[in-house]
Amino acid sequence: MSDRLFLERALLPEGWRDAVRVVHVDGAVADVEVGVTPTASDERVSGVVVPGVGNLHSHAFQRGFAGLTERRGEGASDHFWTWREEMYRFARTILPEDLEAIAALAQVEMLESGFTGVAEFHYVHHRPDGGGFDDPAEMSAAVVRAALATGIGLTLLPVFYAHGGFGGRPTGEGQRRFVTDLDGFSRLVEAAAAHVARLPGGRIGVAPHSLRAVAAEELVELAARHGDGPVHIHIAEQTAEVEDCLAATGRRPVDRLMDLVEVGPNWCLVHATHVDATEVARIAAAGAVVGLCPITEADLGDGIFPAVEHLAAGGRFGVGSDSNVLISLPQELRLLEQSQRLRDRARNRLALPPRSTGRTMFDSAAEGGAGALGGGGGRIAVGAPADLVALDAEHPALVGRVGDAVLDAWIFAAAGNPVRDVWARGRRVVADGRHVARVEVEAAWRAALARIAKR
Ligand code: NGQ
Ligand code: ZN
Repeated sequence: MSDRLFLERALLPEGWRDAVRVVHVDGAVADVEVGVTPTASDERVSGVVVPGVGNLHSHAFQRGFAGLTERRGEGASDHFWTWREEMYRFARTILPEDLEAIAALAQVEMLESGFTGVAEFHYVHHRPDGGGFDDPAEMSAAVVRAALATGIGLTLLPVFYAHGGFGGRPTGEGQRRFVTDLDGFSRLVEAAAAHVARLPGGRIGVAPHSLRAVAAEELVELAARHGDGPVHIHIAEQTAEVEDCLAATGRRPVDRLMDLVEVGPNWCLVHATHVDATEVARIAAAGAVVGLCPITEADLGDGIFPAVEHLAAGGRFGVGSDSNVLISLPQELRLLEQSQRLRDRARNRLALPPRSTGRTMFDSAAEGGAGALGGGGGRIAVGAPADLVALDAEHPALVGRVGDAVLDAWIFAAAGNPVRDVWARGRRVVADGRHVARVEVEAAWRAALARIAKR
């Protein structure tokens, strides 16, 4: 199948260009021509077209309890670790068909906000009682079915989870659906890969959950067995984690990770909130992508990542929707910049002039997201997946804005959603601002929430 799109205005790797023809074949861009005259065989796309961005960190199932943890527990103070208990309780209620429905709605929302791919950091593997499904990748298969229905580019990251804390502490009741040994994990990865193979553009990687849940020797073995593709890990998100790591190993988390395994450009360090100057320099030198999840990090009270310093060191980053408490590409970027403004009492912290702040962050998120997903996207160029996001240039927030100001208006100044059309791997998945399967996906989501509420 071949398709020809005529884009009035588009963001190409070389900058903003007018009258661009994009030819895509089997989901990939086959040709890009600039300054062309549209012909009858071109589909005309008005507005401003930017590359789709990879959402580099999601736990899809958590969309299902969004908004239900905004009450402070009895007397005690409320924080990340109390939220986690509530999250575990919810995780125990989810069956495969529930996960499929919840993931599909999350993916629809991602696509409608400009994310065309997602790295799903997937760890709810077993039955609610901890016993195995006949197919060890039964829950992974549910995420794959959701991606088949929504068209999002899926990078599935089966998670290795073995311990309840540093020093090999045993896991608790709430974690029993997550736990495998190394051989069980390798079987799970193989089974999950077979499901992903059915998905156009699907990819597989692995995710050692965190230095808390994975012992040093396990991490080394995982990197040896599965270190060719994307490798993602949660790291240094909470100060308690830094303190525990220092107490157990004498090293800060990012230092500890990099002492143990060779971290390269295929690694995504999720959060990396609490890093010192040495760790910032090491991450940049390794070429690893930092996976920032500003909405979730704010929601969970994690802290503020030193993004200004990371950018100055030449570090790469992308953004992820993580807990999916609210799914929005522009809002992730806005909060990222605003967190730095609040910290520094200054403006335009993440700009690399002459690019504007919105443009600089967008370019980083597109490049870092593509790198973390392992897919070579994030750009409108020959060989890249045909992932395109058309913004409505007539939207009140965008009208009259030109060049980088379009991205700035979208990120900083639009209350509504100016995303009008989205193509993921050449498939039109959003038309006139709505996902083409939204009605069915919402119906399944409502049914799933009703089932879960009765458990
Ligand atoms: C997760 N989420 O795996 O869903 C984690 C919480 C943990 C975030 N870190 C569990 N945002 O880190 O132990
Ligand atoms: Zn996470």
